[in-house]
Amino acid sequence: MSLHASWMTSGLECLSAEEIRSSMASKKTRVVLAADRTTIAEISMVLSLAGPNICMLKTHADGVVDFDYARWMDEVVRPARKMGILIFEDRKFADIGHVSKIQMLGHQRIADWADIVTAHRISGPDIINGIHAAWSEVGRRGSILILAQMSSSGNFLDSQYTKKTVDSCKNIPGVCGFIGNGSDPTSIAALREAVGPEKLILTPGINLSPSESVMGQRYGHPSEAIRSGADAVIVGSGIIRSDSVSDAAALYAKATMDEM
Ligand code: 5BU
Repeated sequence: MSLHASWMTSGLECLSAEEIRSSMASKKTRVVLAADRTTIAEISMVLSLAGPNICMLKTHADGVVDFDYARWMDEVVRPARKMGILIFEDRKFADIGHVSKIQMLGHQRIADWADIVTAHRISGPDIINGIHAAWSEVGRRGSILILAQMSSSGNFLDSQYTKKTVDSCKNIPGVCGFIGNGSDPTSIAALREAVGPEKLILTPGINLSPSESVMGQRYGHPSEAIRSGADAVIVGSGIIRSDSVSDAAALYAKATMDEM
């Protein structure tokens, strides 16, 4: 058995899809905020404005130019927890299991604060064990979203890759779900069909104005993504680049809840 595989059998040492769904239900929103800002102060600001209307805060800690662990915990992580918001580090781990563990415990100490992280399935299933071994080492529970599709144009995650990824991961307790392509309702519906009802599907590539896309990003509508089978939508620019972050977050939250 590979690294710290006990969670695989017990299923008790990781955050389950059910727990995450119930956390989202209590916040009455299916919006994950992609806080793609580059300073702690800016991320803290968008969190405080959008907080009431989001269920998760998605970060790219390696893009934060003034990253400082103590400030990160005080100004981002603790306020998010106080608001009942899960922290999701979109690190897209892709290395061998042992190195992914090192990265989880590295400079940014992701294992200390992230409840959810993303990983590619490309390097093999031991990446899942490596990531969970890091959470075990710091005495925390978390879970992993595996990239089954991507929203960016020209990506190599074709339907065969998606199928192999889902088939090999959907019964693993340490995986709470999958990332799907929010820009294409047909792809989301196909992913839901393959995944079944248990695991989560979160979809980036969401904007109320599809024409906002830049640098190969593609966008779909939040309500359509939820209708097609997504549990939650990931929204960055649509909220953080709007004139009123709080109004935009409320608008997106409404778009994800009205369709239920
Ligand atoms: P946007 O500003 O709403 O386009 O931001 C989208 C976010 O979702 C951004 O943080 C990306 O890293 C993330 N993302 C994505 O856009 N597409 C993908 O396929 C995956 C993640 Br996986």
